[in-house]
Amino acid sequence: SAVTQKYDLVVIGGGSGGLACAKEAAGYGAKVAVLDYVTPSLHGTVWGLGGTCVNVGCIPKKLMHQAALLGKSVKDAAAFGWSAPPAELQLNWHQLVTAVTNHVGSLNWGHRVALRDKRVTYLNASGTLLDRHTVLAKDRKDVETVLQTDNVVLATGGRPRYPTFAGAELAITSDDLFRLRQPPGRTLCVGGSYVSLECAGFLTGLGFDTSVLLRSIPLRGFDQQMAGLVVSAMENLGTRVVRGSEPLRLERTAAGRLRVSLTPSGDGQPPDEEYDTVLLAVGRDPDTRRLGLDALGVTTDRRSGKIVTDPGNRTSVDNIYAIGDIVQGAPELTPTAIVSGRLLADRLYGGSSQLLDLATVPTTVFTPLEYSCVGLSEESAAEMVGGEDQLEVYHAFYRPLEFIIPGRDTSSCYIKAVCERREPQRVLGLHFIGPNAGEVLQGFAVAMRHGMTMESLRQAIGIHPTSAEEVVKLNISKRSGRDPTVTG
Ligand code: FAD
Ligand code: NA7
Repeated sequence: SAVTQKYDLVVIGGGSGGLACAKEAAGYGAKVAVLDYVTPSLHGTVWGLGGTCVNVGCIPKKLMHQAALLGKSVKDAAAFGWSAPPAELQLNWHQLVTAVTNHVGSLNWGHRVALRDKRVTYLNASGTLLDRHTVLAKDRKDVETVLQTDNVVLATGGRPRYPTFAGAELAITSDDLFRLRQPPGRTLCVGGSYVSLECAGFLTGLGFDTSVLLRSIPLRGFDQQMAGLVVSAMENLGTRVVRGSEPLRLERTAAGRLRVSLTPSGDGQPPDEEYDTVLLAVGRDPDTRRLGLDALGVTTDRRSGKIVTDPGNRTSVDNIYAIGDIVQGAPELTPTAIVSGRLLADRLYGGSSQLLDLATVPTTVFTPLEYSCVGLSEESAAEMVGGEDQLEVYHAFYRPLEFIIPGRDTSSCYIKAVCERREPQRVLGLHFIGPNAGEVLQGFAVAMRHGMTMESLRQAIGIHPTSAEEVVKLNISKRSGRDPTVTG
């Protein structure tokens, strides 16, 4: 029969949010257990402790993005006087995957050590709620442990969604890409999500013939002018973009490739085509089915399946909380998951009442030309202030200095500050496309949180010569009709 253990807090899910919450709670002296269990992907990929970000998200994708940027830089180097690289730079995919996997392995280990140091019990087991105070943990060998607890935090994150077209299971997802044993070869990335564009971008940069299939708009929810520039920069760097259709069927050919049949697009039926790899990046679903929520009466959103909470992360059952990607309405980002986990522990065990403020959460899309933003898109800002007429939008097309000598395309390097029209022109949204976009915008995100205005931007002194200084030099409004191209 199962062993019973007693805790103050059981956290189900050892990813960004769950680990942060568990460690913070243990710091206050709470007796805490974390359960983390990775269900293999359809293609059998599994990984260690740390959740999506560490294993199959932010970390491996940023490393592959970096690998792609380096390839480009090596080619650029010739223009700066380095002896010319070989005409055909060759990527060793296996070596890249090994380097990435080794780094991820060291992070998995680091998380285990951190839990041990904080005296948090870690169970590599899948959790199900038997009642509001009882969690059943089941490990890979079906060994069961029963955990009695005062509080439960659900932090099980999401997994890639599989659409229902025939043969979809032949496609991989981002859960598989970063550990693929064979180079992906000719690849089709399905979907206009940031995950799809990022993967297509680095695969192109790594030298694979890569296409993106968009059924409607790219980067839904993001500023659409910026999204358009991001995609055109990708096309200029060699990613093929197929618009206006979605997959109907996927079949394995006799030669072992994948034949994709597409729905007819607006501009005529695209031909059926063969790829070596099809990557689906059509959104993610919350991983909540195994938790036993219905029986307990934990309210979930009928459409998304995500858990409905109050601003303090409490679910409809009052000792059960939820954080991170599974929360209805929460951004699907690591830093917000971490901070909400930490703040929840502070409220539960540290006497705090502080809530997560989601007003100005910055984020970056790591496409070959990066896009970072904080605050509102131009579309949402216009809606918020009662029309485009109430906005003043400052913008600039600029040329990063390091792009000029190697003759890189700069036509998508663009900055825009979406402001209230009335003085003091508070900045509602700041958008930046260019190299190191995330590094550029992090500091501005702090200023935005403190009510940054156009006036305060103008008073700031630039750091020369950088791309970031173009933000403080913004002075041309869309309304003025003047040419927003920065010269000199
Ligand atoms: P997760 O980190 O997903 O952790 C949940 C954990 O719970 C997983 O380990 C899961 O296996 C486990 N689990 C699930 N069910 C159970 C159960 N019943 N019992 C036990 N364990 C269970 N965010 C950024 O901020 N920046 C980025 O650049 C970025 N890039 C991304 C790129 C990709 C390709 C993807 C897919 C995501 C990316 N994200 C990025 C999003 C980020 O990874 C997530 O928002 C973040 O990991 C969410 O944290 P979480 O704690 O909610 O869940
Ligand atoms: P994403 O990741 O934002 O977007 C899903 C994308 O996949 C989107 O471009 C969809 O197109 C596309 N999609 C969905 N189904 C299909 C099929 N069957 N074929 C082709 N393309 C498809 O997902 P979510 O909407 O779940 O948002 C998740 C979070 O990511 C959200 O919080 C954002 O902030 C970022 P569509 O636009 O629907 O036409």
